[in-house]
Amino acid sequence: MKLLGSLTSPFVRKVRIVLAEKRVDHEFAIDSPWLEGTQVGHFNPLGKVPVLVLDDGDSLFDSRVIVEYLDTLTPVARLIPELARARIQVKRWEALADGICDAAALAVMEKRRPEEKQSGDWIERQKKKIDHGLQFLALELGEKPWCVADTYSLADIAVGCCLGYLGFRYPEMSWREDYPNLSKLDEKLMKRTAFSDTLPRE
Ligand SMILES: N[C@@H](CCC(=O)N[C@@H](CS)C(=O)NCC(=O)O)C(=O)O
Repeated sequence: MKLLGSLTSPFVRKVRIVLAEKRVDHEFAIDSPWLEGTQVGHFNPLGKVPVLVLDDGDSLFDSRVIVEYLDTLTPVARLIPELARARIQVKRWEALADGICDAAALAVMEKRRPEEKQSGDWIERQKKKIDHGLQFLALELGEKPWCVADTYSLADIAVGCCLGYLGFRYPEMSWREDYPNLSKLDEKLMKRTAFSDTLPRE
């Protein structure tokens, strides 16, 4: 199988970390939908990364569908619990972390438009989602060692990718000081090779 994606996307990083944790053999093709000559549109009509192209040519998107598929491939390192309650909790953490990334990416894109076309209101709206989302993450995590059921799971991976993306795109943000429990989780995750090998970069 082949993963198409950029080195900056938090959604691509989430899939790369799952591939590494589950030790799934794959090829990683660097591609960005923003670049001329991109192949992404051939495999995903939405023109977004990540896309996972399977050996039979079928393609999977988006990141939540891909990671769910990958987790079923092998029992090695189960990342999504089987029991309904814990499973849906993990998916909720993922939805929240991904939602913060969506807002963060939208604000980045808006700031890249010519200054006279940018909407300050739109950027502020996205920043509120980031702030409220972080507040919620920190409250839900509390003093727990991991997000769900005291076990490392996809929830931690999604949150780690979200924090990594904020650190990359918004280095001025003070979430580390404001939420020491998120900072501690981030530091713990960064000790894993799957995380340190996939830090976002241009
Ligand atoms: N919900 C999607 C989001 C994917 C996404 O927004 N990817 C961005 C890169 S971070 C992208 O490809 N954007 C291109 C575009 O919007 O045209 C997922 O989880 O895969």
